Amino acid sequence: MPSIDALVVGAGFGGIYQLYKLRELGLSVKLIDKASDVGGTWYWNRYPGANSDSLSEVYRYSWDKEDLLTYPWPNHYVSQKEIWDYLKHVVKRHDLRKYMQFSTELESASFDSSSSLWTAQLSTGETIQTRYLLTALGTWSKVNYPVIPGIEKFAGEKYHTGNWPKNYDFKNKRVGVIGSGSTGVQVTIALADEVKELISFQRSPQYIVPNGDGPVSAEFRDNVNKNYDEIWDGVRNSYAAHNVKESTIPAMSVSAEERERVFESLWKQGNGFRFMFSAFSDIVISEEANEEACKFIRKKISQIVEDPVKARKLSPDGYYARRPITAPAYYETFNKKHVDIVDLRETPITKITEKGILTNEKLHELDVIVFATGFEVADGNYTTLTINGRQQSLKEHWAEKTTSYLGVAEAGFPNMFLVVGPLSPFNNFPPTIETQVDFISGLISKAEAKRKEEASDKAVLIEATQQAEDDYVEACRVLGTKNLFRKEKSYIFGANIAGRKPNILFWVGGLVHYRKALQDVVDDGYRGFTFSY
Ligand code: NA7
Repeated sequence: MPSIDALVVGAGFGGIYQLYKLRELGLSVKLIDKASDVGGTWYWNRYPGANSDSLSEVYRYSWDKEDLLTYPWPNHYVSQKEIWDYLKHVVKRHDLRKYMQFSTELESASFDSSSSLWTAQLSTGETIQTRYLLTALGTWSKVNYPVIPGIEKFAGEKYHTGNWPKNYDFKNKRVGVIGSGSTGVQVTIALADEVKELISFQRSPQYIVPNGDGPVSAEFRDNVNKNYDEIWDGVRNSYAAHNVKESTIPAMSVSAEERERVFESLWKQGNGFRFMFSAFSDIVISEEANEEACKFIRKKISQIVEDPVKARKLSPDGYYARRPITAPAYYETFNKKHVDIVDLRETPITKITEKGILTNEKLHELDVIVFATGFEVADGNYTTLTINGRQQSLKEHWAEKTTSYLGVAEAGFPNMFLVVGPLSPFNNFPPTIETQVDFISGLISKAEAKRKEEASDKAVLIEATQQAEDDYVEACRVLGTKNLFRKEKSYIFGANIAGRKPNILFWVGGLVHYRKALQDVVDDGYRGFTFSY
C-alpha cells in the first residue's frame, strides 16, 4: 500500500494548481518544497525590480473565476511581492497549506515495478511510497553561476538574483551586475538609484522595449472583468499566450512609413510581447522583417542614450530573436553619471580578483557583484536529482539530449508527470501551466477510474511510449528550425550554459497549436500513452 496517492514536488504556480486538481480527484496528496513557503520561482527571485512582464490580467490562474474577478492588481505588471502574496492567497482560499511540507527536498525517487509504486527519499529522512509522482520543479529555477576564474576570491558581497538574500544594503556601494537578460535589466534599473556606482557587465546587448507600466484604472479593470472569458479564450488560442493581439500582416507588405507608425505606436504603448507579435506577423520569421524591428529599436537607443560610447555598447547587432525584454526606462538609466556599461565582447573578463572584476582593459573595483546570469533552464532542477525509472535513471534517459512527451512525461517513467517539464511551450506560463495540469489530471482521472473499476489497490500505470516521445522531440526540433530564435545563442536551446551541446528545450510552436496537439492526443484515446496494471 502506498503512503499517499500522489507526491507533488514544488509549490510554485504549477505545483499549487496540480495539488488543487489532485485533491479535486479525491486523491491523498502531499506537496513538498525546499523553500520555507509557497512561491516557487517567485519565492527565490526577490531581487529589487523583480516583476513579471506578462500583463497582470493574464499572469494569474483562470480556474477560479470568482477570484479572478475580485483579486486586485494595482498596475499593469505584477511585482514579485504581489505575485508571492497572490499565491499565498490562493493557497489560503483553497485551504491547500495543510497538504504542504516546506524546507523539504526530494533527494531521490525510484520506480518499483513489482509494487508499481514510486519510492521517494526526502531530505528530512522520510521515505514516501506513492502511486503518482508529479514534479513541478520550475523552468527558470536552477541558477547558473558563470565559470569565471577567481570568482571565489572576491572579498565583497556576491549574490545571484535567483537566490536573493532577505536583507541587503547597497547604499554607498559600488555594484557590478553581470548579465543583461530580463533579470539583469530589471535589477539594473532598480539598483541604479540605490547605489553609489553601478556597472553593467554586458556580454550580449539586447533589444529592450518599454513596458508601458502604470496604474490600472477602475474603468480598465471593469472592462477586463466584463471580457474575461473572451480574454482567456484569446490567450489560449494565441501563439505567445499574452493578452496582446497577434498581427497577421507581414512587415514588408506595408510602406516604410506605415511600419514606422506601427512600431512607434507600440513603443509608446509598451510591452515586449506586444512589440514582437502585434506589430507584424513575421518579425521572428523573416530576416527582412526582423531587421526592420532591429533598426527601429537601435534608432531609439541612439536617441535615448546621450553618451555615444554607451549607446554603441548598448546597441545590438544580431537578430531580435530571443525572449523579448521589456522594462521601464532601461536605456535612460545609462544617462545617469554613476551608471556605466562594459561591453564584454570588446573587453572580456579575465578574472575576478579580491577587489573586483578584471577585464583585459582594467580592474573595476567593486563592493558587490550581482550575478544576473540566468538559469540552467528547463532540465536544470532534474539533473541534480536521482530519478530512477523502470530501467534507467533520468540522467541516462537524457544522456544524448533532454527529451519528453508533450513536456509532461518520459518513456520508461510510469506515473511520473512533469509540470512544465522540458519541451513545454515557450509562452506566458500561467496559461501554459493550466493547460498541462488539466491534461495530466485528465490522464490520472482516467487511470483512477480504471483502478476503481477493478477495485484494485495497485496503481494503473500511465506511460508514454518511446515512439511517441521520439516523435514529439522531433516535432519540437523541427519547430525550432522554423523561426529566427535558432540564430541567437540563448537558453531556449540551452546555449547559455558553457560547454552544453545546444538542443531545443521548448515547444516553440505556440500555445494554440500545443493545445490542439494535446486535444488530438485526448481525442485519440490518449495516443502515445499506455494504461496498464
Ligand atoms: P537570461 O535571459 O539567461 O540572461 C542571462 C544573462 O547573463 C545574459 O545577459 C547572459 O549573456 C549573461 N551571462 C551568462 N553567463 C555569463 C558569463 N559567463 N559572462 C557574462 N555574462 C553572462 O536569464 P534571466 O535571469 O535574465 O532571465 C531568465 C528568464 O527568467 C526570463 O526569460 C524570464 O522568463 C524569467 P548572453 O546573453 O548569454 O551573452
